[in-house]
Amino acid sequence: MTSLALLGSEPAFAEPLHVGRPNIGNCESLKVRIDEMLKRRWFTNDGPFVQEFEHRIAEIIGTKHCVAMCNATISLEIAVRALELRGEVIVPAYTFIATAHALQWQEITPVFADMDPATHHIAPESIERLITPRTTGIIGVHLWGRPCDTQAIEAIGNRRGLKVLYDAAHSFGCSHRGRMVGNFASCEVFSFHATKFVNSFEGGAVVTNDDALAAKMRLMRNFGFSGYDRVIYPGTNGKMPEACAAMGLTCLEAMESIVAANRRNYEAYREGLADLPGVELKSYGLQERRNYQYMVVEIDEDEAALNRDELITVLHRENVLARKYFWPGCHRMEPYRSLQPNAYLLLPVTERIASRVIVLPTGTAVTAQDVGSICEIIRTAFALSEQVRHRLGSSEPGAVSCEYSTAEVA
Ligand code: T4K
Repeated sequence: MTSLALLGSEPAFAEPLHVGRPNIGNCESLKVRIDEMLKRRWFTNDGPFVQEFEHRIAEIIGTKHCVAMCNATISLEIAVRALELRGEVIVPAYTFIATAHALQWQEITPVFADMDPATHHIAPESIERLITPRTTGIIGVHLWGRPCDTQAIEAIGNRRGLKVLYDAAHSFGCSHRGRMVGNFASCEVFSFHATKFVNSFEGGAVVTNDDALAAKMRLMRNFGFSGYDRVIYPGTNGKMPEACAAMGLTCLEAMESIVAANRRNYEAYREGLADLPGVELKSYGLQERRNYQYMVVEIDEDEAALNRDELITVLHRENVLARKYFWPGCHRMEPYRSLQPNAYLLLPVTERIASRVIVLPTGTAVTAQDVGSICEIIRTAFALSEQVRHRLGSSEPGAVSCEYSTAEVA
């Protein structure tokens, strides 16, 4: 590769290459299930596919209960409510906005903790500093499919009388200290959104080993109905439709091959980005089970030839729609930005890392050859960094003219 689309060449990819292209599994199996569902005329309300999906999830991770829902955001809201959290709950600032919104939506204040720069996870020492008499809980997030420091978080929870749950939206199929994610704290929440390695179009689930909590959440996801004409609890509509469970079951059958494709791409990125100054592909390690669904790269602007935003612009021009998850951090998004304007002062690591991260495409729609081309684009961009900067209208390292620059949130 000798030039770049930004500098006038044809884009490397004729069609956009997305980060979250859905994995599908066996289309024929899905069609058979959808036919079955249509013949049965049972589309939602705890149907047979939903029950089978719940059974399979619980079996794979070894929990007593899996309560499937329409998405992970509603699952988080229901879990938070079932645990009777209120007042303030500590969450990482560096996560998808749904973690914070699930609290704010029910008038609980998310209090933002800083991160550990090595893992991108909530930093336990940051949690300690934020506890007040109004604090009732902690939500840890197993970001990128790598579990957070459950031992330290749960020790704080036990010591300070706080309930702990995990947003495990990224971590289905992963293990931690030899146990599958899903078995930690009071409960854990998975996402089966279209962009997740196992998807049910839209979907989520709360898993737990607590019988009473599971029973309460089953009521809550179905308006509080305990039988025909009998409502015994306040509830909402959090049900997973049968078509979604059909897709979830189909994807589960393909789970191992999806993980293998993700792992192959991860190895290809490792090879393709090796030894590039200022570029770190976050490692997954080999000791535990991982789903390898997020290819997370940190660009150190002091060492790399281009900064994160410059590189994103180059990639987008090549039709590689890399993402800046989870920039700029929840605390910099509304309503938190207005409600907690000084939150950033306690979040120096989040502020620094959020402006460095790029998430690159993977999944079954991305081949190892695609990954090779993406790495080649990055290498070429670094080699031609002066021309790239000139084209972007910035000669100073750190200056950017890309679509979403950090200036927007300053
Ligand atoms: N907690 C955490 C830590 C999470 O990351 C999430 C969700 C949640 C909680 C809440 O889970 P859910 O309530 O969604 O179950 C996407 C997903 O919508 C979201 O589920 C996910 N995390 C987040 C990390 O990514 P966006 O706003 O980036 O989505 P969007 O529409 O830009 O799609 C992402 C990429 O995927 C695009 O490049 C296009 C591609 N795509 C997407 C869809 C939906 C496809 O190719 N096909 C598709 O059908 O949030």
